Amino acid sequence: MKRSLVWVGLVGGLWAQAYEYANGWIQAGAPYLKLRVAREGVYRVYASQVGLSGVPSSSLRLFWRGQEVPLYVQDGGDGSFEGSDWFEFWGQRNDGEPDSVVYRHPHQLRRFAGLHGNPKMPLNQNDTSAYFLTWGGAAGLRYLDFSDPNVLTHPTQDWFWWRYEESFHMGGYWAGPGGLFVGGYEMHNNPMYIAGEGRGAGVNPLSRTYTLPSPKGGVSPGFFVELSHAGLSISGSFTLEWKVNGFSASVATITAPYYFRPRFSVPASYLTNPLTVQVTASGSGYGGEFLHYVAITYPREGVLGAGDTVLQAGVVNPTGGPWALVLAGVPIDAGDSLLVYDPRHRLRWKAVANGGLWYVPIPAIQDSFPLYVVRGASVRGPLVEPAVIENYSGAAGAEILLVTHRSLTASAQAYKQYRETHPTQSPFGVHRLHRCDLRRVWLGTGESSPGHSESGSVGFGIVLGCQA
Ligand SMILES: [Ca+2]
Repeated sequence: MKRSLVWVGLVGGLWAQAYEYANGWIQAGAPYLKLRVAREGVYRVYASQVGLSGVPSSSLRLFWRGQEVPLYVQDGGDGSFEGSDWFEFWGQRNDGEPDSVVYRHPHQLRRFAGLHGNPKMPLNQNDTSAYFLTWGGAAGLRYLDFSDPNVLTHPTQDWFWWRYEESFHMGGYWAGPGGLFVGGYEMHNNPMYIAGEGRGAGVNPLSRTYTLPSPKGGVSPGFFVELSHAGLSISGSFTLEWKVNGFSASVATITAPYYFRPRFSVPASYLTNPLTVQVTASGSGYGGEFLHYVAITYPREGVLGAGDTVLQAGVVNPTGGPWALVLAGVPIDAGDSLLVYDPRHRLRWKAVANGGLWYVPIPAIQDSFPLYVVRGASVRGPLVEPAVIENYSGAAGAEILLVTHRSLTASAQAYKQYRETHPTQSPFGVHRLHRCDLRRVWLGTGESSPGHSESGSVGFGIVLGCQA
């Protein structure tokens, strides 16, 4: 029973992400460089590449979406970063998860997880992530080396948890129930983001068949299927049934238009190739023909293909004893290496080649391990650019957000400077500001805002202390 609980937790939290939207991570006056990443993988950065020579290695820090990302640093052992010294990090392409804050539940009027139709792709279509490198201040997070000299004598496991995904984020854009479906992007000016709005494709009937990299049978009582889809019809009642290889996972009667992002647990006996995921409807026709993505999380045999140069593998150590994940199918004789990054425990190590197989030692920790497994030859270098970071709040967390047109940037900066040099001044006594919540953002000049006594003429809109 304990094992079962552990792997359920693993699958649920393996790819979970957390972000910080405040700007408390920005240090005033610190240097920053921007590292751009458009594909998932391990990235290596040399000191000479970023123009660093003689800075304390321990002070290198990397941030992504407001949170620090651990580095693996090789500085020659002298504590100083220069020349051919390097660091590595796990880089992630941009996706739409941060956009989920703009979606609000239609009844609860608050942010609600799972409303973004396609979190695989940002609303602005930019798949490039920005990582910010800084140095010269406090010590940063680090990956530590891990090794196990007895790896070849431990018990072995020849499978791992893996997620197969098909995302339809190149197909088109759906602006929500009663909204528009366009080929490129949202073309109207509605700032409301509605449940299910986002990128996807028309798939009618809604049925997809996949040939998965070989599933491993008999090791888990089940596997998981998640799909995001919507009904484009603007009326009609439908009884929908979700099926995975004929297994009826759920049935619901719903009035169109609708949006679903269910996650099903499916008995292991249905994990066979090919695997068909479908939604069928009885009654008055079928309106569920729009699909954002399908994700299948399942136990995969430890056999990699030529294309598996970068992958995320989940393993569980149920006992806390040492063991080895055994991988086949990866060429060894080319002098390549197999790097393993464990972000949860901040460990980095290399697999050991033996008898045509790779042995990945699993640390003797009773826990789940979301692992990044990367062929050494596929380690890349990010694009390095100067970074311009301005912390408009000057504090840990923005209490004032200035929303302004570019032509008013100088005015906004002047106001920012005023606030920072007059921290105890009440804004209500001095300025004519609009106080609002996020449902009533009002921008403009010389107009009145119903219900707000502070209404008056200002040069730029200010959203103050929003509590939405
Ligand atoms: Ca050095």
